[in-house]
Amino acid sequence: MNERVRPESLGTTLENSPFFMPFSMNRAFKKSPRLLARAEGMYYYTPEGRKILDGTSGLWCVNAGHCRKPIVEAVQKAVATLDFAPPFQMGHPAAFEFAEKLAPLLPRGVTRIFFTNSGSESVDTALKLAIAYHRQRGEGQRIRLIGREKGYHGVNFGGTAVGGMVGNRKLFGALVTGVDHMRHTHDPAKNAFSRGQPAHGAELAEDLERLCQLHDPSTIAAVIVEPVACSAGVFVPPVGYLQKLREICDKHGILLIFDEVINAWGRLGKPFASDYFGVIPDLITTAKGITNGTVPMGAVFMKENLYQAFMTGPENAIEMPHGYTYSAHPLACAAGLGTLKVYEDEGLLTRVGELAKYWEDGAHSLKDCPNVIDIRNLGLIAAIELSPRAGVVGARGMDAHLQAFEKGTYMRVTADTIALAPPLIIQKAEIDQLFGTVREVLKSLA
Ligand code: PXG
Ligand code: PLP
Repeated sequence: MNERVRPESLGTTLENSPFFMPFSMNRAFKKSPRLLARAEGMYYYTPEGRKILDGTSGLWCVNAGHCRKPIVEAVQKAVATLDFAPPFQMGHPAAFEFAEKLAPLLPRGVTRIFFTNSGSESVDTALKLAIAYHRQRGEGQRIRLIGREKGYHGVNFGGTAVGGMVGNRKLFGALVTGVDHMRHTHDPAKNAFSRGQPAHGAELAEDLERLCQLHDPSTIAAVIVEPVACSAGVFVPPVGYLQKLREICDKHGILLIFDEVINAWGRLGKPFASDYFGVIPDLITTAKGITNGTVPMGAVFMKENLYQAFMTGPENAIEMPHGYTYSAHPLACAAGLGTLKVYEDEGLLTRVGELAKYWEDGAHSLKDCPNVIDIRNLGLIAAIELSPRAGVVGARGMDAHLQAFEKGTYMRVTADTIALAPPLIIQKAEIDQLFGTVREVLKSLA
């Protein structure tokens, strides 16, 4: 008989835990776990009660800070009222209410909203919508998708295929066919230690024109980019670059998708990066801050013409054969409504405008620290890139992460780049504290 035994180890050690942790060093972590038990405002608390400053908003998602009362209460009320409602051929009021409240925040001309449960689902949804849109309009030959080197668009097949982080792609076979990539915009020789947008590199948008000439533009459905590429190490678009991408897409009838999973929700001092850069894409993908990270949710925002392209057949036909069991989940909608209320009541979607200069000065004050080879920033985002130790890319970065945690600060690292993006409620004293800890860590790192 199969005995169902709770692993003896649970509670004392995690070494044999069945939990296959995502994007983690499973064995190293389970030997020496870093657990978070509770959170409030700018801080996490460990099970032992240590207070940890959250330097990266969880995973770039807790923009309003942790365990905010209006959000918690909205979710508590929702779960006790309507646990689930089927989203296909049925509805519930909070889904329509949330869409109604979101719509006025969207960039000009962007009017319609498709709900998902994550950034990855948003990206795959947007790519499918783009291909389907062209087909609806009689351009079924537009099937190619263009991403960019160093891009991160989540982990589903479409997003992995258009993504440009080699380590995230190489294990997974041929992915999706018909995908190509533009060059990335990272040029440290010209742009190292730029404050805000780098001056050099707008011409790199011409790489899209090259791909148009290679494949013929009439075969390309969409181009997807993160306005500020965050996951791969924070790459801020050069001045004029996004405008040029928009022009080339317009010239060739190609849809432009901004992946704003991280960039949106006030991170740059505006509701969307599109607002910040003054470039309006055809589709925006988002997630994370849409519910302040409390309940999983994502969304695709699209221009009116995209929606209308699908509203053409008989009214008793399903216009979009796509959706998730949990699209517009009642708890997610409640969390989203609570989140919007906090954002609005506290002016969080524009607060970063006031903080950005102070933040930038703090980040660039680390220039003299050992091993720092570049610092990049925009809005309330900063990256401090360290030179790798000889032959071991990522080791110095991981040590920085571990030491910072010992010193009471949580921060993400990607390879040897520290990525900071705290909750938008951060105070100046906490900005000082954060960069102060990073300085101490960098000084003590070999
Ligand atoms: N697009 C972008 C631009 C993202 O940043 C996704 C899609 C996928 O979202 P989901 O919700 O499926 O994870 C993301 C997510 C990091 C880090 O530390 C970044 C993300 C996720 C996890 C870690 O840089 N971005
Ligand atoms: N796989 C199976 C067998 C399913 O029945 C479903 C949904 O009904 C899915 C996958 C997709 O799941 P979700 O809608 O949660 O993305």
